[in-house]
Amino acid sequence: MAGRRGALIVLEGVDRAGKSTQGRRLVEALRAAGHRADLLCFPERTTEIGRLINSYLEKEKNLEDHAVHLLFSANRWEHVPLMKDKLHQGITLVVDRYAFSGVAFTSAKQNFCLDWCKQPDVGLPKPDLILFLELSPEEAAVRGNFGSERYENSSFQKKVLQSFYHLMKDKTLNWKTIDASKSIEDLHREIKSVAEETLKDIQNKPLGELWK
Ligand code: DGP
Ligand code: NA
Ligand code: NA
Repeated sequence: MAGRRGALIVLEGVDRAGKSTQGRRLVEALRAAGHRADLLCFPERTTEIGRLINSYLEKEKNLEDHAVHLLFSANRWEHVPLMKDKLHQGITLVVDRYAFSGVAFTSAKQNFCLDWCKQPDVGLPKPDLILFLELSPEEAAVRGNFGSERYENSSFQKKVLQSFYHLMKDKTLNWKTIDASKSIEDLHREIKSVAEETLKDIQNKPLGELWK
């Protein structure tokens, strides 16, 4: 019997929705249930491209907006061979941010259309599930002040949220919106159950290509 592939599960949402915590918790829970699972975070800041992105986010370096968009995309593409290897070995990947953050953050800037922003990521491994952790700007504000990284301000984050809503209209993708205002524990339980459904659903389904 051919081995079953892993699922590609993406976590998206505005800053402070709890993606990183939930990503770690989901991987732990899947492993505890006997699945093989790994966490991957984008931007992945340890590669050469990732270090460049990190210095941009920390405002040590200024980069032209189109150029930085392509760098974020390149940072995802440089991990595709590893992602495909793992998925085909049966390892489920939980990914903290993906091409949707790429499009949402750049298209929130002046003079960028959604379509241009999507192009560099066309053909990436297509997620089997995209969990959108939904949190209003007001609820996000209650969780404390923004940090000092680039993009960490409320007017920009509101634009990012609008871009996410546009992307979520795409019915060729398996978006699932989750109310991120609930407790860490309740959120975790809901995410785990949706993820386990997805693991069952993808049996025999080939990995797709994003936006193709
Ligand atoms: P994080 O490490 O998840 O906090 O992400 C760092 C910041 O980078 C966060 O403000 C979101 C933003 N970001 C993530 N992915 C992309 C992308 O592909 N393009 C752009 N422009 N920004 C991104
Ligand atoms: Na951040
Ligand atoms: Na994160």
